[in-house]
Amino acid sequence: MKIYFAGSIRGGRDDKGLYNELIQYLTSYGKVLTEHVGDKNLTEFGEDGPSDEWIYNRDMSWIKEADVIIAEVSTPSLGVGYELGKAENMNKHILCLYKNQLNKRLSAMISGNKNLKLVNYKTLDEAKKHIDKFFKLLEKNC
Ligand code: 6IA
Repeated sequence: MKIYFAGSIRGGRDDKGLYNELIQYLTSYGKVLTEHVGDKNLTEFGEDGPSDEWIYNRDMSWIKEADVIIAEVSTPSLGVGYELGKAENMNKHILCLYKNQLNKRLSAMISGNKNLKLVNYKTLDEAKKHIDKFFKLLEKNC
């Protein structure tokens, strides 16, 4: 199982610790192609790749290669939104995890899209349970 984990980089790194925990958990289900998203040393300037074009091309080929896309969408990110749109067009299985927050609402382009499986959670444990359910359902349907 190849997993593409998407999370904000230049959109803001407030949730980097959470991404890291989720990625660690996802490794029990398969290979996470994008472990760097949870790198605690990676800042929102995220500029240490060879070039933006190189990053774009590599990420697009990883999305094609991935069996599933798991996106943490609590921190708004242009890149994550773009990746989700592309993955949807490729008919990938997609799970979006959204942490309930006061005074903030998720983009309607995500919450209103029936092709994306969107779940709300409050704690890391809850997020893990949603991940378990998602993979169980996937197993059943494949
Ligand atoms: O607009 P954002 O930067 O928040 O978009 C974040 C999303 O785009 C993530 O889900 C990543 O898959 C992808 N992305 C954005 N920047 C990078 C990046 N920068 N490397 C890989 N994927 C990226 C350089 C990081 C460095 C460790 C080489």
